[in-house]
Amino acid sequence: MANQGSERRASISRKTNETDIQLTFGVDGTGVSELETDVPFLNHMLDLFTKHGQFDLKVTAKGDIEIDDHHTVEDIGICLGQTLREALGDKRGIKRYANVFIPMDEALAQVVIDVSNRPHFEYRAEYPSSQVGSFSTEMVHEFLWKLALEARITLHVIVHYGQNTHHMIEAVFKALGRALDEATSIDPRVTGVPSTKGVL
Ligand SMILES: [Mn+2]
Repeated sequence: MANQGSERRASISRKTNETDIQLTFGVDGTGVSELETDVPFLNHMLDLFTKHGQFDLKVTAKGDIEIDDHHTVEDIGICLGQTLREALGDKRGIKRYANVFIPMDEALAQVVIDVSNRPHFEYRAEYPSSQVGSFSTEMVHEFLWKLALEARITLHVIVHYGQNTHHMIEAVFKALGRALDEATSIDPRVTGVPSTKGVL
């Protein structure tokens, strides 16, 4: 893993018996993603996340999807979390908190973030369907939980309502992008790190 200079950007190469992943994440990007994974629905969600967060994201992932997409989705969450943490460095000048609601037609999702250096994940979501295409909706929990854990952020995700599972998950990933963008944005009034402890 390498934080690339003064830019808030980091890369990781992670290989296990289950997956082989190269991922680069930039906090201050242009909203453009390059995604090569064998999980099309996750590609769709990461594309939205990147666009709405104005990040840069490049992912190349090979995984044991002959079993199922579990390891690939989980491990991309791990890699994204680790690069996010690395890219933010000492978190100097960031807003730290964000609370974002995003509608997607009939669905409403809320994502609340504290870039706290304390991993915590709360998730309230009940989907009408357990699958979107070949994607298991239970993997949304796995992905977000590993992201929060490895990024060491406090992440609360609430899907208030909705009828279409695709819409509901899409609203979550858009809200995640917007909330993470706001929480990591630099507030010029903040000197040092935004914590009375003096460190995050
Ligand atoms: Mn869609």
